[in-house]
Amino acid sequence: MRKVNVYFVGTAGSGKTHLLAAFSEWLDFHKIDHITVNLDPGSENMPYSPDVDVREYFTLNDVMLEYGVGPNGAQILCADLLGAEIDEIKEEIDYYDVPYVLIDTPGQMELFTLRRSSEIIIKVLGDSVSVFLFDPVISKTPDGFISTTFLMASSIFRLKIPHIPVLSKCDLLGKKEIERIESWSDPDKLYVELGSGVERELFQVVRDAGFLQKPIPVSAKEGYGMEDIYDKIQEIFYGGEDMERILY
Ligand SMILES: Nc1nc2c(ncn2[C@@H]2O[C@H](COP(=O)(O)OP(=O)(O)OP(=O)(O)O)[C@@H](O)[C@H]2O)c(=O)[nH]1
Ligand SMILES: [Mg+2]
Repeated sequence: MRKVNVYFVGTAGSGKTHLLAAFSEWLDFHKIDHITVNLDPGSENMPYSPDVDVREYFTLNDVMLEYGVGPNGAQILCADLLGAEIDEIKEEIDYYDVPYVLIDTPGQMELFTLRRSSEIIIKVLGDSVSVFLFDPVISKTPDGFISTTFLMASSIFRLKIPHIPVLSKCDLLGKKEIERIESWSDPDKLYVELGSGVERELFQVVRDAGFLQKPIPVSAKEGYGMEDIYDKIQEIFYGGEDMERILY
């Protein structure tokens, strides 16, 4: 069976783990077969029980103790260890004959997107798509929205897989705030809200490269937006969409 790997990627605390759990529940409810994979060795108090878990290979605490490093050094070592363990993790994943593999990535997105192990993981696991989370607190100002768009662009640049932008934790935003953020996928609407100087110059970069997109509003807490994510994944892998267009 063809497997589609869905990576949940975003800045620390943007809601990756809870969104994965909510999406998994939605798939369960619709009887769509899938498994969950945790690639965050520092994860604690998770809202789902992963079918495959990197913590069975190593944890952040193990690595801190074994190598005598602090939490940041250990995070980097863990990110690199992940690449070394990927063949075994793939064997575990392949044990399940399911169409969707939901993958939780480490807290700080750069540990996944900027380290070479992510390239290895994506190459080994095959068909991949990233659900990229826009943190609502950061993304509700025009400069925060553009900054997050740059982070997504960097993730696209490194991972070279389609990205589905989502605006997470929308239950924390008012209806007007969500509409305002959505309106920024129209460059003219975003432009008029910007300050001068560097803001406008960086705006032109994301606009000209075609990175401005309307993020899908979702809430893991209230469980909405899941169908839109699923439809987008379907469109990418089964809808004959032009991949270039979805990447950018
Ligand atoms: N209100 C609200 N809170 C949420 C939602 N999703 C997650 N949270 C909260 O946001 C915090 C971070 O959520 P996580 O899912 O752990 O985020 P993460 O990106 O996996 O975090 P790290 O892996 O630690 O970087 C937690 O306190 C969650 O309870 C949501 O949809 N609505
Ligand atoms: Mg997490």
